Amino acid sequence: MSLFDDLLNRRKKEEAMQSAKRLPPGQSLTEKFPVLTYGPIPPFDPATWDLRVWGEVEKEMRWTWEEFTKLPTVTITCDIHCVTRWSKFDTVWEGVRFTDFIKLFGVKPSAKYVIAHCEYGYTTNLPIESMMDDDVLLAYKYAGQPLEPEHGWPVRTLVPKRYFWKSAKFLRGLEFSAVDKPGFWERGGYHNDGDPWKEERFGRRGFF
Ligand SMILES: Nc1nc2c(c(=O)[nH]1)N[C@H]1C(S)=C(S)[C@@H](COP(=O)(O)O)O[C@H]1N2
Ligand SMILES: [Mo]
Repeated sequence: MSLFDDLLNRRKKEEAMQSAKRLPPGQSLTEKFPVLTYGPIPPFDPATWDLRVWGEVEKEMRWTWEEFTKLPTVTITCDIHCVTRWSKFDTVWEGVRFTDFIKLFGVKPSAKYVIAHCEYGYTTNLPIESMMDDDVLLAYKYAGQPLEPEHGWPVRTLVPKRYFWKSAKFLRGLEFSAVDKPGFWERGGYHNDGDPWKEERFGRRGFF
């Protein structure tokens, strides 16, 4: 196929997604999978990796890679929307569903926010309600394969109903907090909630 055919095809698909009301305002369709990472890609050693949960929970917990990958998983298909204006449709992810995961340790009523903590200090925050949808995962497979290093290996959060910077790559911990703690991009001026359908791209002015 020529470049022109490719472009025509992409435009057709984009129009189809637009009429199906699946293309949020100001977005365009991509068939690639762009990589957006601030800083380096961390190494992953299954022997030393762990995932921790702390804060407003009944029981603080820690999983090794072996333990984490024994938890039941689900597979979902969803669309993802990056604030840099690309949307990718029908992506397939497998991982532990957030609402199943929290049953393992119990969340206190005082937990109002979830802060994802990643390698090298990247964080991102969300109100706990926006994590309670069925499509929110701690994902470790994409299209049937282990997550590629650049896409957040070994585990990332997946929150399809928010701009993609809220889907934390290289995840190492989840903090349950009574108070909000704006994350890396949120402090940098991105919107605190980041709903693509409301086009919540930028929030208050940041320090970057
Ligand atoms: N730990 C970490 N998570 C991150 C980022 C990052 O730099 N570090 N970038 C975010 C941004 S801005 C986007 S758009 C998506 C990109 O995911 P992708 O590289 O798999 O497309 O990851 C998000 N999660
Ligand atoms: Mo992004």
